[in-house]
Order: sequence, then structure tokens, then C-alpha cells
Amino acid sequence: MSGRPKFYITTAISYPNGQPHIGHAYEAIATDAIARFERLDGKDVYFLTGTDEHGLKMKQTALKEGLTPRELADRNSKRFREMAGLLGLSNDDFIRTTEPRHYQASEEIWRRMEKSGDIFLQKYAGWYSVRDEAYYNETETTLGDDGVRRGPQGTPVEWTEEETYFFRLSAYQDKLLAHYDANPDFILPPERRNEVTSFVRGGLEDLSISRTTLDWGIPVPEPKRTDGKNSPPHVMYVWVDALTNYITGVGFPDEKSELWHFWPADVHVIGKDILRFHAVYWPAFLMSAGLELPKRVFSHGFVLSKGEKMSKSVGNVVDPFDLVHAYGLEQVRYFFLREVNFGQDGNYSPEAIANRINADLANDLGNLAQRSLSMINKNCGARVPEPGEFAAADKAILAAADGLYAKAREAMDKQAVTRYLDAVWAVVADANRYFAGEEPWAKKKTDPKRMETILYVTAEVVRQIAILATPVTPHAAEKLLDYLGQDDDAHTFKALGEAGRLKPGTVLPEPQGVFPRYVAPEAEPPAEK
Ligand code: ME8
Repeated sequence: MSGRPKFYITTAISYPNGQPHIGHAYEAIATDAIARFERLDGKDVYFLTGTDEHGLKMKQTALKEGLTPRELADRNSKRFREMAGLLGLSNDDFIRTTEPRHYQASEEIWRRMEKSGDIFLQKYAGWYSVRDEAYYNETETTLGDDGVRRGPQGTPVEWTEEETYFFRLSAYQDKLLAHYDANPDFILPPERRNEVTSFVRGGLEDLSISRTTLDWGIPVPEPKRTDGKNSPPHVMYVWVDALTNYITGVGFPDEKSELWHFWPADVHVIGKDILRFHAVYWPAFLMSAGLELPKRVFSHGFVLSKGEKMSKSVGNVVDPFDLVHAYGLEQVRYFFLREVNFGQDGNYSPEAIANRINADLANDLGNLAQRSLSMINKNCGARVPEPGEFAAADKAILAAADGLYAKAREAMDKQAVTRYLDAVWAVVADANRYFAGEEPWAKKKTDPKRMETILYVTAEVVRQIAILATPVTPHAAEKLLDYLGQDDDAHTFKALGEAGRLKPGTVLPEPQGVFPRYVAPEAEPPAEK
């Protein structure tokens, strides 16, 4: 253990029944930005992502493609891992639920829930959505004009009847409500919390947690039956095993593992469609197994294509690989985190991304840095200039930059990624106004000391902005800090504010642009599929 405060963060683990899409990329980018932010703020961070490989959806897709579920999982999980590389994720591990370590963890949590008396065998009869891998009450389903019954997320449900193991979820209703009450930030953003509490208040039914009509799952560690009968083998309901990945990833069931101190997770980052699993089922399983609960479940919104859900049938699915190749990695990272208010739905469109790249990155930050640094290079002997006395305008912009850490920290205490970026880019805008208003180029002959002061102040503001932009645009930020002559140890949040002020006389390399303008190629932007 490092002695630093620990921070354990996870993404959902994706179903590798298809290729990764923008929704997966979005969640991964956001989680990575949070992980990087906390690392730069001195935490000992562990960041887990991976793939969720069991269940009926995987089995059915594999059948359609003429593969075994294992082959399908191997092929597509690899692509998710490649996406992690593409997006520059700083994850510490990539878990696959088909790994032996995960079988052990899932068997152990099952045994513990059973030991608590929360698992029993009973006949299940009800509606199941393969697409959502979810059981729904009759009242949550509706019969469409097309004769198809659908669940609350619009996916078709099918009638299922079999003897399964149940988890006594009903016994956890009051405990869950008490937990939400005592921990108002357990579910964020707050709008989502109300949705969960009203679902739980409405009454919880026991949950079917095994299947006998499916063999693609983790076998239930079944007790020997005493009635002499042979029941068909059960595999675990995919969500029991999927949720357990979060503890497998930090060593469970080996509580002596060097990773186990990371549990409980500080934040599970997930999409709004799977909140119920994370905020209701998962804490109930953990309570039953006598394990600590995660500190927070953050539910982000959906990325839509011009207001519509992306789907293969609509033909508006955008491939993250194409997107990164067309616009650049850091541009894509910045775009999603700034444009899609974290916690709400938001839109992707080629126009919106080009606009963000050109307005926020190339013009506002890129030009400010390039203009001030190249003036220093040409007019101050390529060294950080010695400022004269600060005028009111200098003090105001320095104070705005110095105040950024507190604002960013306060926002990120609640994973308000977009609010943190808004605060940083508000200072970028202020700094541009300052630079344009003070006109250092006009002072070159008339008042060179004043020019030096303005350039010093601008470069100092760029320094702090670069540090604070690092979680989102790590490479560009690093380059900016290099152009400002900053050693690696001056790239963390410790160097923010007065503590890390630029030192006059520091030799600076010749600056290069870090954020090129986006110019649409002759051909169309990434094709929608
Ligand atoms: O749900 N915009 O996997 P998954 C934003 N295996 N996020 C989106 C999105 C979109 N358009 N589409 C999907 C599963 N997501 C389970 C999770 S966790 C123990 C098991 C998000 O591949 C979605 O909300 O369907 C989820 O958080 C993640 O992508 C993986 O979705």
C-alpha cells in the first residue's frame, strides 16, 4: 500500500456480442478522465474495465454467427481491448468474466449469499428480455400493436418458466432504502437517485438468479440434494456473475490479495440503462455476502446521434476507431466530455465535433498558447520573462487560474466532469480576453517590461490550464508543459496555484501547435453504419 488515499474506479463491463460502439467509448473515456484526475491529485488509483461474456445474449448471437460463445467472446473481447488502447485508457486491468479467477469469485459470493439464507429453489414464471438480460414484472411490460410484448427499455420479452434459484431481494428493501437515506450521494446524479428509490419503495420481488435452460454461464456451486432427486444443472444468471467482476478485479475471494484494500469501489461508472442492477441488486448481494458496498454508482446518460438512439437498423452507429482516426484521439476525448453533460444524454454529430475542435481547442487554447509562447520565444530570448509589477488585470486573471483547482476538485468530488471542464475553459476564455485586451505585441516598442509581464502572466495561466486539461487531453497537455519548461514532477496538481509559478529565466524550447484546426477532408466524415 502506498499511504496515499486509494481510489478504485470501474466501467461497466461490456457485452462482447458485437463490436464496441460510441456508447462504450464514451463511458471508457469519461472513466479514464476521472481516473487520471484522481491520480494527478495524488490518489493511489486502480481502474478496472473489461468484458461481460456469459448469458443468453452471447449464446444466441454465437449461434447466429455459427460460433461457440467462447469463440465469439474471444474475438470481440479482443476488439474491446484494442479500443482501450485506441482511447489511451490508463486502466490497470482488463477483466474477462470467462477467466478462472472470476469463476472462483462468483462461486464464493454465491456461497456466502447462500450461507446467509438468501438463496432458495423455486419455480420461476415471468418475462425475460434477452437484450437487457433482465427479468421484468408483468406491469413493467406492454403489449405492442405488433403483438410483441416489450419491457421498459423497449426490448422484446419472452415468457420463461423453469425451476431456478432465487435471491431473497425482498428482504433487502428496507436496508437499501436506509442505505440511500444515509448516503445521499450513493447514486449520482441526484435525478437518478429518485428513480431508484421509488422503484425500491414500490416493493422488491425476489430475484431469479440461475438458469437451467442455458449452459453458457458459471455453474452454480450446488449443495447436494437430500431428497434423492437430480435437478438439472444450473448456471448463474449473468448479472450475478457480471456484477461480481468488480470484486474479482481486486483479488476476491483472496482477501489477503495486495489489491483487496481497493475494495470498496469509490465509483462504479455505468449507463442509465443498467442503474437498477448496480444500485439495487449489487448492494443487496454484497450486504448478503457480508461485503462492503461501493461508495458510489454514477449513472451517465446516452450518446445519441442527432437526437436518435444509435442502432444498426437505423444505420447511424458510429465506430470509435473511425472517429478517432478522423478527428484525433484527444479531440474526441475532449468533445465527448465537454459536449455531453456528464450524467445526461447528449448528441454526437460531425458538425458539433468539428466545432468543438476548432473553437475550443484550436482557437481558444491552442492559439492562446501558441501566440504567447512564440512571442516569448522571439522577444524574450526564449526564456520565461521576469514580470514587472502586476496590474489589476494581471492579478485578476492569475486569481482566476489559481482558483481553478478548488472549482475542479469540487466538481470532481461528484464526478461532474463537464462542470470541471466548463470551469477550466471559462478561464481559457478569460485569458484570451486578457491577452487581446492587453495587446502585448503593441507594447513591444513602447513598454517592453509591460509586454514581458503580460507574456509571463499568460504563460502562467496556460501552465495551470495545461495541468488541469491533462486528464482529458494528456498528450497535448504534456507537450504544452514541455514548451513551458516544466519537469515531469511539475505536471501534477501539486504544482497548481502559486506553488508552481513559472520561474523567470527558465529556458523554453521552440513551441509547436498542439491542437491543429479540423479541416473536413474531401471525402465524407466517418460513415455511419
Ligand atoms: O450493459 N451511450 O453491457 P453493454 C452511452 N454487460 N452509454 C452507452 C450507450 C450509449 N449509446 N450504449 C451503451 C452491459 N452504453 C452489461 C454491463 S456491468 C457489471 C455489466 C453503456 O455492452 C451502457 O449503459 O450493453 C453500459 O454502461 C455500457 O455501455 C456497457 O453496455
